[in-house]
Amino acid sequence: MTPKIVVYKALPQDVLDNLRRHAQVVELEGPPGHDRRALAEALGAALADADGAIGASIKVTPEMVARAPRLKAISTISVGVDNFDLADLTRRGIVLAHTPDVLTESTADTVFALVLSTARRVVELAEWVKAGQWRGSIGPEQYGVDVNGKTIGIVGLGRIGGALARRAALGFNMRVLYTNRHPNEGAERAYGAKRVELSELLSQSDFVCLQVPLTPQTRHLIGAAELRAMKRGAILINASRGPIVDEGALIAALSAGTIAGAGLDVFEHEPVSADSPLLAMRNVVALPHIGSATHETRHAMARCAADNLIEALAGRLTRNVANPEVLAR
Ligand code: 8YV
Repeated sequence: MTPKIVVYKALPQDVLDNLRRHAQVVELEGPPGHDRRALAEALGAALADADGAIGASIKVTPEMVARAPRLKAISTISVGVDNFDLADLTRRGIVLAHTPDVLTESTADTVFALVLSTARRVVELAEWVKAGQWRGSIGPEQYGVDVNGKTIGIVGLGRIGGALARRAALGFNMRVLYTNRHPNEGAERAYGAKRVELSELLSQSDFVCLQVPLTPQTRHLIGAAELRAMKRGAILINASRGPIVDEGALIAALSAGTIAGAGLDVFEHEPVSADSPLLAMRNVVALPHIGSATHETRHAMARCAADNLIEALAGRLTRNVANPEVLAR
């Protein structure tokens, strides 16, 4: 029987056409800027008789899944799987597929863009020029700090952390420190990366880049004490997930001059509120979660996720599975 799948994010036409060759497709996506709560409700209802689902950016709760007796696979168009209760899906034998690898390089580019733009005050000074403030030679008030030759501390040296280490070491002659559950011997060999304790990384790095997934263990990994452990001239870069940082503590640290600046692609609540104190700080570069957002990468992610779903529903998916325990059954 042809499986029924729910699509809860707009997909490129070729990807949608491919899905339609393998399944009966129900599309839920509204126009951009849609109401996420309404979409989540529509998804919950549509899952009731679905075999599979593909999309992103909506929390899929155990309650929604409990009302979906036929559900065999969900394919998220993201590498992060924090919108799901992995243990619950595993218990129910539902495969969760995701899209690692295809977004590694564009996301590492975003992280490095934040490193450069915070260090050299690119956004602040570009706005200054546009505001007609450039009236003579620039002076120390407009100077930034060097990136070349500095120390970068990468918290979580997985795929994206590794691509970041490559940019830092080979492109910018930086010393690379990292924390990770396991040693990353490839990065140690290729980029001279050194595995240290978080406290050492924080106290030695000029740029602290957070590259860990969001789990109960990493929520608020960076709070007031960790920010205090950083150098006064250091810059915090977060393009992973907002809740890795205690945002209240970050606001306090930036206000007090405990650290020099922050480059943020993610926030505890997204979209970040227009009246967040972070947005009024000249030493904060804030981006709207653009980590993987290039035409090429978003297309590759959609294609990868669709292929994952088709394979999972056919019982053939062996890679890109976030809960591989399900396959062992
Ligand atoms: C996307 C991401 O913003 O892959 C991830 O985990 O955070 C991003 O690539 C998001 O999932 C929307 O597709």
